[in-house]
Amino acid sequence: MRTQIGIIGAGPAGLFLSHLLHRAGIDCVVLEARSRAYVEGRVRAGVLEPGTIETLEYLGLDARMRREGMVDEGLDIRFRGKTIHLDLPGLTGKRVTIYGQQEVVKDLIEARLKDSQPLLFDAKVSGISDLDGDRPKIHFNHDGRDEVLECDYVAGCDGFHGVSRAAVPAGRITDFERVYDFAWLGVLSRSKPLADMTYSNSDRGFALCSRRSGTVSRLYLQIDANDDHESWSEDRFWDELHARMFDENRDEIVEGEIFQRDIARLRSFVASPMQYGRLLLAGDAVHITPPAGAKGLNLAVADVRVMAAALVDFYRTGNRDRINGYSGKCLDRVWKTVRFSTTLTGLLHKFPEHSPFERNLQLAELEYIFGSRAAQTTIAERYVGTPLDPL
Ligand code: RFL
Ligand code: PHB
Repeated sequence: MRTQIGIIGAGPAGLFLSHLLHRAGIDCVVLEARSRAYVEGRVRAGVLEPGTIETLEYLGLDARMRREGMVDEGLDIRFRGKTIHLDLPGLTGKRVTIYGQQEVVKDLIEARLKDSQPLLFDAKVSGISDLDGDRPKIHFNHDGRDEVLECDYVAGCDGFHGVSRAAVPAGRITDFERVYDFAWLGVLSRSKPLADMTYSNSDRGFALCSRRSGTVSRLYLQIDANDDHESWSEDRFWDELHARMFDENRDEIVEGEIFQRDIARLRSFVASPMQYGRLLLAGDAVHITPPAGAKGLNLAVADVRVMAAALVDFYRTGNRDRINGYSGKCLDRVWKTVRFSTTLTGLLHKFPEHSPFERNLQLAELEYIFGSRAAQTTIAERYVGTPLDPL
């Protein structure tokens, strides 16, 4: 098999990239280790920045998102029973949209298959060879057969546990990492959500009330890194959520049937540079932001927009300057975004290692934000995201 760009992974990074390239007349093949049902059922992100919305619009894939997505104008942060209300349009002129990542993924998969463009599920990549040459090869297994895909460039969009980053020779990429001693337990519940996206910093730990529709809530609790689902009965979950959201009378947060749950360990991670030879890395394959801030998917889209523009330039002009500058261009946004998500994580969570001194600093910072429009603006403008280069 041969193509121009071999894309590993059909998450948001790989799928958006495939559509951007197809629109520019560049051939690509997407290889995805899991089944279509698995990929479409994976519940994750929910907040889309204007740059991500604009990308869907440019690709002509925004119709369902416009119908079913919810425009969000506010972000609340609770602490000590007070609420900091960030009025996003008032502070930034922008809004975000709530539309589940798995819905975006479904829309992108459907459109690619409708265009009869290659997207192989159950196609697990085992390795990449000849990254230093001009014909790199992707080795994968599909339908029980070992196959090789030869291409001009490989786009490593295979998430944090993928094989692309690992294909780079030792010493050529540096990892910067911070792993937290806690995780998020996320659930979907059939219950009326709070009107606003609400983060809470309480003495008991962090909680977040988000939503997926008028009748489905997306709720998160900070839990211990070693906790498993067994440690969190439904009763314990609801008790803790009411307490952490300062809903002592249990009359604000509506409880409902929990029909999905997942646990994600928190991590801040950047691998730099984001390229080696003929391999370009994007999305979670090369950086992870902790989920406070809701940035991971949006950052993956920002990466592949830069990557697609660089590849288009190369195929039009034969000049590789923009491809060679890919990592440098992306890393500026990546580090700023990781810094924002890391700061928000530090502001909102309960750190087991914190002394009362550090807890008081955290509360002092929240009091400052409560009373300062300037401080609210710096959070709001990073939450809605900064503009991307025009498409
Ligand atoms: P993905 O989505 O992990 O996709 C990678 C794909 O690669 C496949 N793969 C392979 N395929 C072939 N061969 C192999 N050897 C392979 N190894 C792996 C995998 O099966 C998979 O399909 O990475 P991508 O595309 O970079 O997208 C990144 C986002 O998924 C991620 O950053 C976000 O979900 C993060 N995130 C959020 N981001 C936001 O922008 N807004 C949010 O509100 C938000 N909330 C969240 C989040 C992540 C969370 N978790 C679960 C960590 C909330 C949570 C709880
Ligand atoms: C979500 O709706 O899933 C969500 C919202 C805000 C975050 C993370 C996740 O920071």
